[in-house]
Amino acid sequence: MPDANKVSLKVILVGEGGVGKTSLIKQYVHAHFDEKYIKTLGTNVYRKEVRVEKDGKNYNVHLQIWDILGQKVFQTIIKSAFKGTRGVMFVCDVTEKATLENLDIWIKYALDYGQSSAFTFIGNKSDLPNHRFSKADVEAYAKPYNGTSLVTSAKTGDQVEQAFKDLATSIINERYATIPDPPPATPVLEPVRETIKAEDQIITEFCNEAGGFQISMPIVRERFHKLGVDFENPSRNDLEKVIMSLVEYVMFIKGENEAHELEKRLYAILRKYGLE
Ligand code: G3D
Ligand code: MG
Repeated sequence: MPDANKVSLKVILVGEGGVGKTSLIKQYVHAHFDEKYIKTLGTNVYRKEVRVEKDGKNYNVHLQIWDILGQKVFQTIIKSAFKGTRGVMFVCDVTEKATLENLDIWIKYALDYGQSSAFTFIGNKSDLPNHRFSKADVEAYAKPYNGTSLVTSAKTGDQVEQAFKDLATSIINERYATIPDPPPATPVLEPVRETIKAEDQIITEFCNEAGGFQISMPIVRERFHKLGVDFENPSRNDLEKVIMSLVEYVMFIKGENEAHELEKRLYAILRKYGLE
């Protein structure tokens, strides 16, 4: 732990789509954001200060909170998003048993792609009736990873602040030192269509060219929206429209040569997946 009392830490929320990741962040950060665009595409980053005490000393922790898309198929985005992550919040929904079991794949990603991280496990939607598993089940899940666990409600705000605070505290206390090997089981993933794989790489390639994910994902969202392309189910022609639109953008910000080079690379991705 450095002596400086100010620490900046990147954390990330992961888990099945619909468990309440974005809602938890909203509740915690009190942020307003534009959800007109396709909900789960890419990543959003938020900031919040939290005070953590260790050995009688107060730390001002500057949390950089990453909200990742719910899609398991976007490997390249997931991989980049985990880079430099010091804390992972695994979120499931207490009214859906499968959302707990499916955390296995996210644990695997976190261990494969993340640096050593502190883990916290959250059973969200506690305000709803018909819980399918309990706080003890979440706790049991967290145990092998030295993870903390809590049951929260992003709707009422119950335990939300505590969840983020626990994560920050775990990081500061370096509880992540003894994380075991990844779980052997590979949970079921939907078969990934070639168009989705190509789309994933096209977006990644564009973001790399246009200044990184943080800057470029809003542009990607806007373009998909404008073109009316369903990002979860693009056709081959949709991808071509997307390519033209992204190339046009790079032409505008970087010039003709860069745009032309990008265009070649993006068409090579289509070819690679037999979509030409
Ligand atoms: P995600 O980011 O994990 O995909 P979201 O999940 O935050 O988008 O939440 C998915 C839906 O669950 C949203 O409903 C949201 O309002 C609801 N939700 C999230 N957290 C809670 C909670 O603690 N309690 C209850 N009752 N609902 C919650 P909609 O209908 O907007 O899709
Ligand atoms: Mg979300």
